[in-house]
Amino acid sequence: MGIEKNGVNIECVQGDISRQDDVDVVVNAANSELAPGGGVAGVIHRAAGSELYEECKDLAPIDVGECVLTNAYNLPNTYVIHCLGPRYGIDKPEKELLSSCYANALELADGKGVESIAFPSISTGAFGYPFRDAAEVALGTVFKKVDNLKNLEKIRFVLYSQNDFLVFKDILGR
Ligand code: AR6
Repeated sequence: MGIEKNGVNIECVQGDISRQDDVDVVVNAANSELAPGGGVAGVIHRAAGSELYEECKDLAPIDVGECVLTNAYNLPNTYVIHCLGPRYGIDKPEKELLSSCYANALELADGKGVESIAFPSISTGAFGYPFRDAAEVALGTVFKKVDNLKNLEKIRFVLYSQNDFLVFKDILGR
């Protein structure tokens, strides 16, 4: 499922963020220490190998809403962008902080000159952000940012469950 805006393809798929072999950048739903953890951070670090955490150690800690870029090692991508999303009910204002994650990641990737990026749904697992609200923030931010991108041509959301995919599909179809 996808749409085009300003020459940029915005799409959503059901799948695993660590298996997106046709995109330049994958985004990690990181913790502040950029360490391997559960959920997305777990699969990304496992698939990339231990060199990823070695590079991450020098860049940590990061703030909520902040993003940093590393190599992707054994992942089938060129870079990983690690974003720290807000913990729902704790880090406020959560909507602005979640939006910053997407906006900052898009700027960072676009500045590197890459053409494609894949996002998971940041903050909606361990960090407890209600899924539909987070999806509205994610897609709303991407829609605003696409008008200012120079290099990115494809922005993909990778949703783990079918329900989550259907929520993105519904919002994207409006
Ligand atoms: N591919 C795509 N999406 C996934 C995958 C996958 N392989 N696995 C889970 N999801 P989370 P957060 C979905 O918890 O809420 C970690 O322990 C999942 O269903 O990974 O930002 C870190 O170390 C959910 O919708 O990220 C941090 O401490 C979404 O990805 C903390 O969790 C995000 O879930 C970050 O929490």
